[in-house]
Amino acid sequence: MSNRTLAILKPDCVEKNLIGQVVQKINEAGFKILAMKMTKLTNDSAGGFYEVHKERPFFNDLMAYMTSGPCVPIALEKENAVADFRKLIGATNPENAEEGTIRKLYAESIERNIVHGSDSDENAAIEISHFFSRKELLENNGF
Ligand code: IDP
Ligand code: MG
Repeated sequence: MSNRTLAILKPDCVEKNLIGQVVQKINEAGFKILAMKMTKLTNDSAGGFYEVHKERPFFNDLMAYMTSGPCVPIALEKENAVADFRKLIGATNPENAEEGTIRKLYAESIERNIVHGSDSDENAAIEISHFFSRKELLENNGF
């Protein structure tokens, strides 16, 4: 079991000035921030990140949304990070998300759902390396 996951505070989170509230929730849930940056995704970068969804009907909309403004990728550490973070953010569709989850609290729709969380240890490693170099993780955290 890995102890890392990748979060992205998506463009709607940044646009709505919710970075602070969401980071507070993440910290309160016991996650350590290993690395964090603000960046605007290009079509190539967003397309690579969401490669698995490229045949889905919502893919073009998802690309437009994810490149619409800056987002904030965050590499996180905690025991059982992937599953615990998915629990903290709630279901993809905020209507189905549990009370108290980040998506239930802040998301407006199944697309504009505030935050990304990796869905497996394998993808967490791939997704963290999409945004952060080994050197950055090392310099920030000494390993
Ligand atoms: P996840 O973010 O909960 O893992 P995924 O199924 O991996 O959900 O979908 C990736 C992202 O694509 C979602 O977070 C959401 O922004 C968007 N998305 C997923 N399903 C739909 C849909 O049915 N319509 C519009 N956008 C969607
Ligand atoms: Mg997913």
